[in-house]
Amino acid sequence: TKAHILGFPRIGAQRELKFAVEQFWKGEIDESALAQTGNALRRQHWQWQKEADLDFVTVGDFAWYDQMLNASALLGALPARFGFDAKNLILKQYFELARGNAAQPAQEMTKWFDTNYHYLVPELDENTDFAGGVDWFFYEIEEARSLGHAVKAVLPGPITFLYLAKAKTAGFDKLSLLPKVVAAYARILERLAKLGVEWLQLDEPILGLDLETEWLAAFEPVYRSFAYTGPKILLATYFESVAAHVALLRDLPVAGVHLDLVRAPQQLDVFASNWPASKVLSLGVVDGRNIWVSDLSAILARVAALQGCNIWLSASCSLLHVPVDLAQETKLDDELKGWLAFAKQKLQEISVLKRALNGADVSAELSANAAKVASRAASPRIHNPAVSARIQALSEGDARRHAVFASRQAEQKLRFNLPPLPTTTIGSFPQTKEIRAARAAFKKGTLAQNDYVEQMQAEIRLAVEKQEALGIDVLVHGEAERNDMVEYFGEQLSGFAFTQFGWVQSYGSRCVKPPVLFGDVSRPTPMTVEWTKYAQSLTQKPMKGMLTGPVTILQWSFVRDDQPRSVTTQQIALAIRDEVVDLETAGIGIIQIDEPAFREGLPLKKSDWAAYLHWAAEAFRISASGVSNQTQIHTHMCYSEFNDILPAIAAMDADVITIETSRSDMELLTGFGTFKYPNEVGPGVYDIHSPRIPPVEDMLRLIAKAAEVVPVELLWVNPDCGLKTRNWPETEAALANMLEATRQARQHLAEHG
Ligand code: THG
Ligand code: ZN
Repeated sequence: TKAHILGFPRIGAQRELKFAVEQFWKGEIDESALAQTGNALRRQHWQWQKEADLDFVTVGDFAWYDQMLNASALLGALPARFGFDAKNLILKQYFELARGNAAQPAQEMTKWFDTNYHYLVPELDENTDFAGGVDWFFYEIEEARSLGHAVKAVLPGPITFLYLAKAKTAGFDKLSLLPKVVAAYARILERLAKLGVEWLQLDEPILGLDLETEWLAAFEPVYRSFAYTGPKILLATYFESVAAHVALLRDLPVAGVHLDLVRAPQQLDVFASNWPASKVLSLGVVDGRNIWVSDLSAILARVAALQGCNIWLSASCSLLHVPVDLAQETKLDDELKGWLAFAKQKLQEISVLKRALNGADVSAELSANAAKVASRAASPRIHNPAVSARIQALSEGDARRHAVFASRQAEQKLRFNLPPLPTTTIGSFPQTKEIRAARAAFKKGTLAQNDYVEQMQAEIRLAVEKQEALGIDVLVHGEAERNDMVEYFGEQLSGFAFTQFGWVQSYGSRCVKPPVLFGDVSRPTPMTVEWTKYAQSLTQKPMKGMLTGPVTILQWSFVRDDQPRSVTTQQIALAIRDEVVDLETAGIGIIQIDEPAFREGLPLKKSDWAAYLHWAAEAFRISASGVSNQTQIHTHMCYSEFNDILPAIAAMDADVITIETSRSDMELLTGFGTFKYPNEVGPGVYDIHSPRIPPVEDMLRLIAKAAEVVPVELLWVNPDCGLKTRNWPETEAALANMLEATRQARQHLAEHG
């Protein structure tokens, strides 16, 4: 039995890669200094794999920005609009593909399956030639070999690469590019063979989706064509069961297949009874998406049935999705820390499993592991009887507003008396250097509580004054006091713990530090009420309370794996509900419960959608339904394909939903129109990701376009998303134009109806 991993996080235990890349962007370090950081990180990560006695180091998981962009650069499949030569691509150009330049917007970015990682979408057309590109991949292989490592190389698989790419010409069938893609991979395989690479892992996670037959049919011929060319191929699947394809995978001319047995444990039996002894079955038994210590004895018991097969042991997927090293955490209490394993600790787990299966005496390791697992299972910190009692007592009515939307709307109209096309913003205002510094100093203890509160109140005052001057109808306090929209709430809820260095790459140099949701969730004291009350005291206009919704808090945390996600979400929903009710009691009439991650929680297989959408929408309603009819509940969702989940969005029954639509030129809104979405909608009229100040005419055009599909009585006017990444001059100029566009639209309405 051998052991390996599908990939290691590249960002660095101290986010070395992030800081080096950002310094390079600012011109503070040159290419060779950046290269040195990359080298050092790869060496370190390979060294750890070797020390854990893995049989290979995995090479190809490193990327300056993103592994899909690396693949585009390796294959020679760069968007022609940049005019770059893939074979001679320099680092500066590589980053321009990812971030845009003066002449060209960046390649599009999207979520990697149901993770919080974002990849750069390959941009293809009929002329993409796949004639080969940069040699970085091969250099890294040589580098690893020169360090004496046994190498298993890794690349996105050809079919997954093409499937996740976007055809830039309308009506162009990207599958017609498959022969060129395959030829490019064949050349890479030949080169790997020359380098003496024994194993190549090709990631084909799309096998876990509901794959269209023409894509499924591509696997046999493509992999047959590779069978003669080069290294042995390990075809890696993850994030879902591929049991439906067991016959295909068994007969495919590849040397091995990897399965995710954490997300889809049930597929083990199917494969165990169908697998030829000649073929490697790589078992992803250690969770690559979460941070809990594995139950090693349970894993060993499960894989015992496969003794005699040619099995490898691994994590379920690349470790990209977990933080690097738990050993750095000095502030977690020992008990809790004992329950956790980050990437480096997971290497050890895989190593112990391998030694056990190879007959070594690992009884000491196994009993230490069993003690940790038992400690977590039995800990009184995990269970709060009051929380379970509340969940037990939940009734239908708790997830329903007192009246239907139409009557709430009538009551809210009377209460707020807003003009047609009411204006608002999504919640956050610019997070200036001063704000960040104050938060950091307060956290460190160098800024006293009073001074901190005063400074934050001054920021709130500033935000209110600016919004009043602009003439916005529904104000926000600006969220100066908040770091991340999940971290901020997690820090104040029971059942959550926080790491110091638990960073996970989200995209490029950007990272998130997901809270650890380890126990029953409750809200000891109000979290936002004081700040919101203060903000409301400064204005006669409605001040919108701002909360993060239960599904998003779940989705962006490391959550417990000892109860269904739906139950954990209900607990969060009840905690948020308490906050909503307290805001209402404090006189806040409009409350927004953001759910930007609602869509990304959707299961990969359509057959699981209905169940998820049911509990997700219900959890939102639990959080929102403790208030009276006159209280207006908003929600917000960022850029996503809303159209296939519109019934569930309607089932959330928010009085108002604001969504990101400007980047799609309101195309995303048309679904709301055809579906006859019943409640109010605020389609974003300008993209907040760009420093560009949107002209009045552009926004007026988008408002008019929105009014064509959604009844104007239901329409709001707002930017696409929060403004925390922008500066104040941009923000004020853009909002002034938005208000002017609204004024003109209202005038048009008054004159023409
Ligand atoms: N919070 C969380 N997850 C998210 C988002 C979020 N996932 C999706 C989307 N938003 C990802 N976008 C970003 C945008 C910015 C940053 C991270 C993810 C970011 N991070 C800082 C960095 O890397 O420098 C770190 C922030 C900090 O210091 O706290 O800027 O909003 N959970
Ligand atoms: Zn948004």
